[in-house]
Amino acid sequence: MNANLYARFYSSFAADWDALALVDAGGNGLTFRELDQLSARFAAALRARGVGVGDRVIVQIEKTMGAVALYLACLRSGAIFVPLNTAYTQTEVDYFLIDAEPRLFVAMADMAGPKAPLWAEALAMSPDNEIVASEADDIAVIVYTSGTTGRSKGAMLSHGNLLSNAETLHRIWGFVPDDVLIHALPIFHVHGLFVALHTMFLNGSKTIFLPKFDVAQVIGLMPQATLLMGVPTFYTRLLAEPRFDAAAACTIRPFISGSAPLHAETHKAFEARTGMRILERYGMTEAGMITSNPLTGERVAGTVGMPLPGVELRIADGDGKALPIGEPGVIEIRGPNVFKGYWRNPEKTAEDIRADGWFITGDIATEDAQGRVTIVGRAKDLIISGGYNIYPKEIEDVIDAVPGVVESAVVGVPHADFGEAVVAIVVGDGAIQAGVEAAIASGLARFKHPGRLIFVEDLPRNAMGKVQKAVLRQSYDGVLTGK
Ligand code: MCA
Ligand code: AMP
Repeated sequence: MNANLYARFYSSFAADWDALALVDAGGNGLTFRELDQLSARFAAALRARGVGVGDRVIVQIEKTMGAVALYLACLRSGAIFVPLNTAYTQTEVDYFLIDAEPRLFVAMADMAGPKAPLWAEALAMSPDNEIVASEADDIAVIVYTSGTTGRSKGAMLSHGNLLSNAETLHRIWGFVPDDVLIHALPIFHVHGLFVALHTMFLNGSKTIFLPKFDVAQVIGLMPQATLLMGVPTFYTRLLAEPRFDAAAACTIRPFISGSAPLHAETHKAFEARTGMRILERYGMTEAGMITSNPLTGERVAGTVGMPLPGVELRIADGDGKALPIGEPGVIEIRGPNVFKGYWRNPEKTAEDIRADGWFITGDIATEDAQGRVTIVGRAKDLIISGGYNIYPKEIEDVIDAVPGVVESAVVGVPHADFGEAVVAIVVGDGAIQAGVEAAIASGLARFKHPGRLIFVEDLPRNAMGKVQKAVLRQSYDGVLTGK
């Protein structure tokens, strides 16, 4: 049997080729037949450009139906798809171009619309309908995830990793044939690309495919839909709209949240407003989805639910020894969803995946007697802003390189809309502010820019000389919320 993920999608699409696959807000779009044929044309265009099995294709493109077809084209032709955040600056992109050594880099202008170079080329091709024979362990995608060292690492996910996770989610979230998903997430990350699209492709039903999250538009489309997947910011923004109420929400059978902690208050406010409980799940680029609250059964605010079927999870000490129930420790997991390692980085792979297959997530949690997991912290120095991961070290490196800066510390502080946001504390006098701002503007994507730059004479340190980020987080806790 062909373990190529696209072969599995193809068999779902074949249940009804004329059903709508992706539609825009006006209801216009592509049937599964049209999506398949567009992907086959992109596959022909890739082949014409010399892209073969195992070649990397880096894409930094807007969210369009063509972009989805290009992704499927990579899958079916055995090429490795490497998505990049559209907000990345040239400096950031340069790193990925060197690291991934792609055969092809598809930039925004190549895929801006059907007349753009690559898209037009694909439309002029006859479809290449082959689905390359793949093994389950063959790499399908590399998704870059920032590192605590300040350098991004490419997580290699196989066809088998992606399929097992999609099938599990499809089953446990109880998809039904006519489910309609509102898709308002970006498609350069696991959440929008895999969790949302893969489950819908297995389901063979309609996705309302929106360029971005626009709260008014999403409320307007809700009566036509049965599913919404989002980051917590989606839900706080929905709750800020008085016209979002039980009647507006009533067709949706689960509202799903993930990528960042959903505050228990948001969970409760949502239930008070709509009578429904958000279904929170937890995942990671390296492993797709890991735990989920149940579809039927109690969804508990502030917890991320139980390990998915087939995923082993333990709360461990630093040596990988399981801790007693209720004691906080690092989440380690093992299962068919765990990635194949970091691209060209065996040292980091060996550091994070134990020899017996347990992957050390770096998230700190407790587990109760029922197996319900509650995330209580992170062992990694990470900020999650509106569902995007931001590594302080990367920002500190950019700031520290500015002449006149002695050192800096970047921390996450509460933010009403994004949950957490960035504040940079810089040792140096205010005269260097313009230089720091310029370095940030040219070196870092907008979503990583500090909401506030604070200049100080020195940083708080502990007896070992280590900067005390917890102290900084506390000192500047209210700077972005005005509290
Ligand atoms: C936009 N901006 C942000 C963010 N998004 N700043 C900090 N954090 C953000 N997340 C900035 C822009 O640069 C801009 O700045 C201003 O905010 C408004 O931008 P706009 O594009 O209008 O914002 P938006 O469209 O309202 O976007 C907010 C959003 C979006 C809807 C929360 O960020 C989003 O869709 N996030 C989802 C991310 C996601 O899919 N994560 C999943 C990763 P200025 O005005 O100054 O120019 S996968 C994952 O984490 C794992 C596997 C998992 O479990 O799912
Ligand atoms: P990424 O590197 O984008 O894959 O982000 C993965 C990280 O997001 C995880 O390691 C967690 O720290 C965080 N995360 C994802 N889902 C949740 C959730 N439901 N609650 C808390 N943190 C989450």
